[in-house]
Amino acid sequence: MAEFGEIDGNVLVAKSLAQFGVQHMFGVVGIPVTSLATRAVSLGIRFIAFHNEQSAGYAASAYGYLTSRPGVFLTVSGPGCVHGLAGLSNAAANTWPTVMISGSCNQSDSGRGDFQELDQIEAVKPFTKFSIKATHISQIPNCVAQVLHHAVSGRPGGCYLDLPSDVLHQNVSQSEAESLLIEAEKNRTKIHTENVTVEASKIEEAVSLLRRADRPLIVFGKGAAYARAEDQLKKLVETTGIPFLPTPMAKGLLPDTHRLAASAARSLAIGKCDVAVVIGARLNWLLHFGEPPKWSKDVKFVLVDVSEEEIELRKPFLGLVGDAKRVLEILNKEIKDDPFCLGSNHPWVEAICNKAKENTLKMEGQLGKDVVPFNFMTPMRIIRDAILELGGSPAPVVVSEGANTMDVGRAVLVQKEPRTRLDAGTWGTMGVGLGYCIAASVAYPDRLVVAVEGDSGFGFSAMEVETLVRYQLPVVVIVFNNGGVYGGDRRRPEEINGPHKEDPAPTSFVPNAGYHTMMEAFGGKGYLVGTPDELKSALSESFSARKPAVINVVIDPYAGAESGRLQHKN
Ligand SMILES: Cc1ncc(C[n+]2csc(CCOP(=O)(O)OP(=O)(O)O)c2C)c(N)n1
Ligand SMILES: *[C@@H]1O[C@H](CO)[C@@H](O)[C@H](O)[C@H]1NC(C)=O
Ligand SMILES: *[C@@H]1O[C@H](CO)[C@@H](O)[C@H](O)[C@H]1NC(C)=O
Ligand SMILES: *[C@@H]1O[C@H](CO)[C@@H](O)[C@H](O)[C@H]1NC(C)=O
Ligand SMILES: *[C@@H]1O[C@H](CO)[C@@H](O)[C@H](O)[C@H]1NC(C)=O
Ligand SMILES: [Mg+2]
Repeated sequence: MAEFGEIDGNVLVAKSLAQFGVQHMFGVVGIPVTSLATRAVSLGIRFIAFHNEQSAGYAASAYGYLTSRPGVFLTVSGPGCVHGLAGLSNAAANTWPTVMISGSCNQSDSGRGDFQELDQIEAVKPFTKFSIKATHISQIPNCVAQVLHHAVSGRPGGCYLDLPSDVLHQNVSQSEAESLLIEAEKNRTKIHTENVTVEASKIEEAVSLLRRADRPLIVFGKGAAYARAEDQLKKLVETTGIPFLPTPMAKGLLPDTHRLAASAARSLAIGKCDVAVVIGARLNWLLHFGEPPKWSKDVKFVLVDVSEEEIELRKPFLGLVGDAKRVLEILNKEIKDDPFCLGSNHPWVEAICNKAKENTLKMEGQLGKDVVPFNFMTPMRIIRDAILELGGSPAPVVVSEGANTMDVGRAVLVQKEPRTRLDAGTWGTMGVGLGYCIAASVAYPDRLVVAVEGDSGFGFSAMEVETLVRYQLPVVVIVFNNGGVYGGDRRRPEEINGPHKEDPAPTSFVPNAGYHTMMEAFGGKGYLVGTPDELKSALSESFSARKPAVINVVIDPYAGAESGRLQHKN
């Protein structure tokens, strides 16, 4: 506590965060940041306290994605910061605006083995686009302004602010604090005036490529979702009649049920298209690097990306650097001057639509049967229908992780609204589930959150079910319990005869684990289900209650495939 008329570093950090628009903060408190969290709360920032910094970091990154504002999380020094690296690195992989703020040891004691000492600026380096340490209290407002700015500028990503404990305990007068805040605000206004202009000739060339293409395709990713480009995308797709393909988290930007959705004919669409406009998506492993054999070797890529480096890396036929929404606006304007549209009887559109219909019918055939003990398809169809029956807007946010569970869910669950799917993402990260659920319900308080999780995926962050109960968040977590990573113990008897034959397989967990009772332990609602009727009733009850629930769905341990759809990589 400072003298009358003085404030300490903790208060000044809290004031800076509040002044620069931070409304929510995730984290785990302890020395030296506990007071920072309580001060932030008194200034109106909602603090969501977690059990583990990994989950807090994942939450902050998803919050950044869902709101297009920096997601902020707070950790203690040393081990707290190290756990937080999970959040920062996942934010970097997904290019989501995220700020980790960590306390660090007293600067005078650094190098002498101080409590929880670590060179945190060095530790965060590989995972951040910007990091800064406040070495004196007077630097705090500007450091906060800078770190928040860098998280969202250019290509968004993870940033870091280091706050030594001695700085948090220094004092300044109220009046000096006010002038520091004003100066930092001026600095912030200065750095916010960047703008993007796309050369007119490139826009003309992009439109001309699309116009002359025989088999054009529009691909978009979560960068387009982050840029809130849905209206412009809809206009582009509907004025030109070109089929589209979203990456997994971009599902819902245009409804999965749209006539021109090519998701169910993905192999044909990417294998045969001759011009692909790729918007806010990277040509990384998820899009097979844009290379044969998945893509045709002659395909011409038009890449729209906010990052010039990304375009330099991929060397597309044509690159348009800029915010997805802005670039699409310009493209649409150019098309409007001389419109063109592939009719529904255009051979390419017809081929895609027919293939999609055929594949959808095939899948519906598998989904239609009630298989008990449950395979993946039967419960997923029941979940899909329960979500669709909720009807209307706002649609729930679907969170998903796991291998088989996530892959089947991606194909079966229907997304109709933008930014309503969060999954293991670019890095295929297990453990994001509960953090993402919490972020989604904090960012979108009017939406129900439904998590569809493999039992292994769930286990990485399962303790945060207590956090759901503590904040009474409307989150229903559905665990596909097949007794392990990809499935249960599926070894043949001869494989079990060897060293350590008493041990379970590396992929297996305790069969029939009572995950629902974890939720009950904290006063939330738990359900154990094994039949379609039991599942339907648990879903209907928990969806209408809008209270924390875990539905433990018993799945046949033999139903899944190793590594889900990534089998070839194992
Ligand atoms: C952080 C992290 N650790 C490990 C993995 C490897 N991995 C991929 S999927 C998976 C879990 C799959 O099991 P489950 O979630 O139960 O899904 P299922 O296939 O059984 O439905 C694991 C551990 C990973 N992707 N990320
Ligand atoms: C800040 O003020 C408090 C209360 O007056 C005092 O105890 C503390 O030592 C001061 N800190 C520094 C670094 O001067
Ligand atoms: C920081 O360390 C120095 C040297 O050990 C000590 O004098 C000072 O009181 C410490 N400050 C805080 C806030 O712990
Ligand atoms: C403004 O930002 C620059 C760059 O970080 C910094 O050097 C300068 O001290 C800042 N000004 C104020 C008043 O904080
Ligand atoms: C950015 O550029 C566009 C197009 O030239 C213009 O309409 C817009 O006002 C500019 N924004 C800023 C902040 O300069
Ligand atoms: Mg499993």
